[in-house]
Amino acid sequence: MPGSKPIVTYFDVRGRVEVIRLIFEELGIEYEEHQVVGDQWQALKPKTPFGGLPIYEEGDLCLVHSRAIFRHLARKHGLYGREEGDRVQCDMVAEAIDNAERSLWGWLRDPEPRTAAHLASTRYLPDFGNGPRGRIRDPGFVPRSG
Ligand SMILES: N[C@@H](CCC(=O)N[C@@H](CS)C(=O)NCC(=O)O)C(=O)O
Repeated sequence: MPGSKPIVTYFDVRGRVEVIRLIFEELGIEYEEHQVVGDQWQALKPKTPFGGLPIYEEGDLCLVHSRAIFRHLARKHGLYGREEGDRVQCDMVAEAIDNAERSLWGWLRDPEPRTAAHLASTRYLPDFGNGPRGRIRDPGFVPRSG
């Protein structure tokens, strides 16, 4: 039925929408993608709820802020665990991934790349390896009660 697939609107890069794509691909769920290119963004921006992309639409639901969207999809499709203890583990891992991502962005933008690269390799990436990776269980998920 036309219009029944969820719609993701984003730029033509991986960026903040890649996790949404991966969730749909992993679950085999069909979705539509609207890619915003070039000058289209200047026209669309003032019409968006918070001035940024991605936008996620599912029927009457229109969501923004990528991590709110990730969590909605995780709850809806049983990826978040059923128990609060599991959900908070997922949240901690998600925040740690966000920290690691930010450090990598800092690295790319830092005028002194050697300092940023040093921080990334000595602090953020080891933290990521010691923390979140240790919480991933067989068969590759954080929650026990998925
Ligand atoms: N907290 C928002 C941030 C949204 C955001 O800043 N998106 C960027 C792309 S990654 C954007 O739309 N930039 C264009 C602009 O702000 O004009 C989220 O996680 O989705």
